[in-house]
Amino acid sequence: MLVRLKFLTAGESHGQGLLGILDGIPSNLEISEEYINIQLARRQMGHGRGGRMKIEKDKGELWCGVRHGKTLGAPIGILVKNNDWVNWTKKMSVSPIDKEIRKVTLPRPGHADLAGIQKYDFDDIRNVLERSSARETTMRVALGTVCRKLLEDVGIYVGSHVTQIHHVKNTISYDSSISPVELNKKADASPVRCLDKKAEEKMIKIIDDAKSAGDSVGGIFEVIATGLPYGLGSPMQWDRKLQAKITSMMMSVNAFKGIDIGGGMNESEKWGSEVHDEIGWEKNKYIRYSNNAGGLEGGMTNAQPIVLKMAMKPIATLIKPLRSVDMNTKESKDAHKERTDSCAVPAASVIAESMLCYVLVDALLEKFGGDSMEQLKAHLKATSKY
Ligand code: EPS
Repeated sequence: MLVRLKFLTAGESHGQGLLGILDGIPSNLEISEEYINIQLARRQMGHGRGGRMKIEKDKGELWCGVRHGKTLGAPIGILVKNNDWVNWTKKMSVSPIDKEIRKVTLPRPGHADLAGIQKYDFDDIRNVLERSSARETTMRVALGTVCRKLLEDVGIYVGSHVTQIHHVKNTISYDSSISPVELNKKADASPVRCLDKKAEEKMIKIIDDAKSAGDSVGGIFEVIATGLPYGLGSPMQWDRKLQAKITSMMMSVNAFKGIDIGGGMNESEKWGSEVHDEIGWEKNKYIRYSNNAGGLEGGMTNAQPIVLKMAMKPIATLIKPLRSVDMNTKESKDAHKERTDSCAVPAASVIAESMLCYVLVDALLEKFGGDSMEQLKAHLKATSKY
């Protein structure tokens, strides 16, 4: 789906660490570990996170592709070490070990466990769960932050906030005069990344209730991007349409189950005249009287903010486990228990911001091109329309 960028993540949840490579970023983009670490810290936040986040303090180490604080146009390599590795050196050893390790044989409903062991011919679910753990999203955020920095340098900003946890809904909708930077400042000040203080209290309570019941809760969050020119993406071919790229990138996150673009699902019960955003002309430019399209028309950005709503399912690892079957004996037993989060919706909103950053940089480079930041900015100045 991405045409100008390539990225890969590697690393097990309890291995030595996470590795990532991002290729296709132009030269002379200023980037630092400090900037990356701000986003990594945001991904670790949120009420309802489990014990692992107390162990880790994720730090992105820029290993290559950057010199004296600026990108070289070369592949960018990032390493994030796992602090927890010291407790797993035997269980996750790369080399064979002489000790017998207890295998995980009770697949968790909702996780990759059962399909994964069938697919790869494993007799230990750990071989599947280590990679399908949400820990992998650390590296997505680390590399995605390089993309975020590029976007910010050309006036494009991405932010998010949580609108629902379980049945508790935010009653204050996002005021589009607030920039995504302001939005993130406000949301990050809330333990659930919610703008509505009353809803926040109830959200915290429902997460605590889930935790004490050994259960988990999911939720919904909104992701917003501003400062976009006309025409990122294309109406000309199915795989060049921006909403196809955005949804495929978002749906690559394990726990994401649904996406609404603009009015989304709600539009199906409305009249066309209620849904489509009327066009006006003011101060020498086209304006819109609403943004139900969520910034995307005909597979392209229409210079309005991109507005997405994402649904996250409750985390599959449960302290009070669901029924499962022991892979060895085929006896009915409770599913495997592993340290877990009771809610990771606030963290998920930060991960979704990063996924959007990759798509927007890719589309920007596809349309405007440039081997250096200077060239990209000159191309934007010469031909972009807002
Ligand atoms: C996570 C790391 C994991 C979990 C969580 C998210 O670490 P550990 O398994 O050592 O506790 O806390 O992942 C899951 C609950 C899951 O089912 O994948 C992280 O870094 O975000």
